[in-house]
Amino acid sequence: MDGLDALKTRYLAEIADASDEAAIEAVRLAALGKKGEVSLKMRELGKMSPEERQFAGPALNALKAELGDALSARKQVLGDAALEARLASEWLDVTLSPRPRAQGTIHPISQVTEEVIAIFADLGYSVAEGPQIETDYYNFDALNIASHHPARQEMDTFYMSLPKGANRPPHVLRTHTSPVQIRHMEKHGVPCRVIAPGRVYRADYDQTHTPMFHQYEGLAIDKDISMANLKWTLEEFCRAFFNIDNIELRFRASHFPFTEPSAEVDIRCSWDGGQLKIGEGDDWMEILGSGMVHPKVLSAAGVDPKEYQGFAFGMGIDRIAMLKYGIPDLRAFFDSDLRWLRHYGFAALDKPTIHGGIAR
Ligand code: 2U9
Repeated sequence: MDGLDALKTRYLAEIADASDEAAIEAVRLAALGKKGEVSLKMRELGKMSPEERQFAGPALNALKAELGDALSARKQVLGDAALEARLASEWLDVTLSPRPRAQGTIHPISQVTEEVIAIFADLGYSVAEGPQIETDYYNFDALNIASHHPARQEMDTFYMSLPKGANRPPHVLRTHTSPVQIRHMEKHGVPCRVIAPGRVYRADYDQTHTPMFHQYEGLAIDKDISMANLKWTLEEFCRAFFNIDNIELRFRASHFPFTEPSAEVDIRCSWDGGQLKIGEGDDWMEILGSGMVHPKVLSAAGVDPKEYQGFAFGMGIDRIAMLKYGIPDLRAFFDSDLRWLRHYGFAALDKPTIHGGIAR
């Protein structure tokens, strides 16, 4: 058969020149595809005499096999080269140092709030929230704070201005988170165990007071709750929060309109060398207020005080943050000084959990 050598030389050259898999496929189709040159020559075999076919058949088969082998070999070479190129471009230097630490930090007040929530979650308490602008009913009346009480005076409370002609008492910036718990009992009823952390406002500004500060209050109402349960709960909280086993608390009789009896609670501490140590020494430091919820407060929240009773307590979050983390000046909490935030702030992944340990 004529021209097979020329065909072979041409196709072998084209295969050698093919620079990618698409080019290889194009050559294969042109030579060995259904309508390829070699395939068409194969068809001509049928029209030949047996003698002619005796020579042309093996020659065509040999050509087909040789081109097929050359195509596969070239395909393999191009595939290997493509893989090499990919491996060379997709490398990773595992010896590089990790990314630098994120710039932002968690504010100590957020950190301590999360710590408090984690400790009380472990004791079966849920978190309740409510508005920061309150009616004077929820902030005062429902909590048995009489209209002549000093807390209601303009000096201590921020009153919102009243629209002209309004026929109601002005709203206030809540002075404590207690209204949250009144609303909680009204909505969800009792028994209940909740803590209410959040911002509160009082018209006071000096070294130990800021007009906005943070507190959290706890409330546990059920059919058989006593001061003994309150004492255990507060001790348990202090043990977990300060990470000290031998916590000692002292209850001093006090007075709040919303609790009866009421107690201010001190924690045993020492001030040796000007440094505060909690759990040891001969000093006492006040850390919170507490008591059994006043029957009138239960009634105001729609709870029958003959059937239910319980305890409540309140603590300054800013204050316990200062004690735990040795932060000397309350006002620095609200200065937004980046150097202070970097020093006292927490890493974003430092989430407090009971199993991870609350104190550091
Ligand atoms: C309800 C009934 C009673 C919450 C309480 C205190 C005592 C208390 C202060 C601590 C420092 C506020 O942040 S602080 O200035 N709080 O002394 N708080 S009993 O009593 C409640 C709360 C809700 C329904």
